[in-house]
Amino acid sequence: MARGFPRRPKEGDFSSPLRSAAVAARVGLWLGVCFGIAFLTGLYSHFSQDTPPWLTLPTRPVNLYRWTQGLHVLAGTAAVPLLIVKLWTVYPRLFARFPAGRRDLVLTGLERGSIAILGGGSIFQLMTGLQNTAQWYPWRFNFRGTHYAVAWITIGALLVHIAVKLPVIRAAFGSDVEARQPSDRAVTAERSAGLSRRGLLRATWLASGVAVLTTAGIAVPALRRVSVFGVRSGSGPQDLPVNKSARAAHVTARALDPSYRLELRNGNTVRRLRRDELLALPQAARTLPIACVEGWSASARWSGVQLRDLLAIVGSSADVDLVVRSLQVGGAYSVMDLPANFVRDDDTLLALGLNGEDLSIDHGFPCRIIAPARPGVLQTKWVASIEVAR
Ligand SMILES: Nc1nc2c(c(=O)[nH]1)N[C@H]1C(S)=C(S)[C@@H](COP(=O)(O)O)O[C@H]1N2
Ligand SMILES: [Mo]
Repeated sequence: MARGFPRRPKEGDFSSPLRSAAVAARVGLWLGVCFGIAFLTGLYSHFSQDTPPWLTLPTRPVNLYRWTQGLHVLAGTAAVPLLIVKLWTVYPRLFARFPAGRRDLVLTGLERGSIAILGGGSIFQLMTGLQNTAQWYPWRFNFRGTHYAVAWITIGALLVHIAVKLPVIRAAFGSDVEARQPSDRAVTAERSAGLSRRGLLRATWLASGVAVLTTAGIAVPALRRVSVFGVRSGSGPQDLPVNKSARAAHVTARALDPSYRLELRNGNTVRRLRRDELLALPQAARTLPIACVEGWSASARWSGVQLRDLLAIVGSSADVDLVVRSLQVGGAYSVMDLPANFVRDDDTLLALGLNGEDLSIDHGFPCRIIAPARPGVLQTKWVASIEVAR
């Protein structure tokens, strides 16, 4: 009846001795390291953007977010070749027979279920993460919320997987890479004709290293020239890249309007200041990075007014949470919460100048927020109002 259809493969059909516990465990270890780094730096990034009231995040070192987010993107990038090799190594197991006994069947079902979640979650995280670094959003769901939720699911499945496989992992690391393990059931050939397991591992590390080097220019200026996959080139007005231009944010007319006033609000006390009045206040200059969640970052020299001087005008101390609104209407970045420890910080400025010039419109003219150790998404451009949170 089934003539003409290819038969379903069996595990034993895949006979490459490169597919082995020895290779799977070694690639898996580095994959686990990358996932661990991405998970921890991801948590930090998520809580930076959505800080619960009980959490106070550090304002130093000023490059903190720059480094954690650079690491996040690089760990994910390094993981791509590792995941491909890992999946190639183990996928014949998909065709393994289910055992006969009921207990074994349940255990095998659970094991394969956790692997399905782990595999699906890993592919989803790396794909959406990479697409995000390329600013390509071909989906309808909220990126950050989904990437965060799937991260927990994937890490959970990873821990289950490591626990289940611990005996195999131990045995694999306990002996030579080329040695045959009892778990290498499918292997029929003693050695493969061409590539050795060591050779495969070397090629995998190399692929991973090349992926990192060709992306690292987003965060490490010295590598910008070899960074063919780094999406941000480092160009832009005033030697700083632009993520969203004034035109794209539809703020050009309002930002250039001569009747522009910055609104300061503390309860019922409201003051409105022109840009030249802001320039007449004491000015401070700081070197601080823009560190985009997409991974690219760049340092710049900012000048402007410290928030405490602005708050004094409306009779407030600097020991308050602020709500900052942009001239931009709608969009995720038009309103930003600034916790008190960032408000108090000497380095947090309402910037009016950049790299020795007036702030250009694409960098946030008439004024923008720049604070240390914060994600780029919170460095609000085209500020309309600053209000003491109640
Ligand atoms: N109002 C507003 N502010 C914004 C954005 C935006 O889209 N709208 N983009 C943010 C993002 S994602 C980054 S990385 C920085 C980039 O600042 P730059 O264009 O001056 O380099 O601005 C932030 N401020
Ligand atoms: Mo960003």
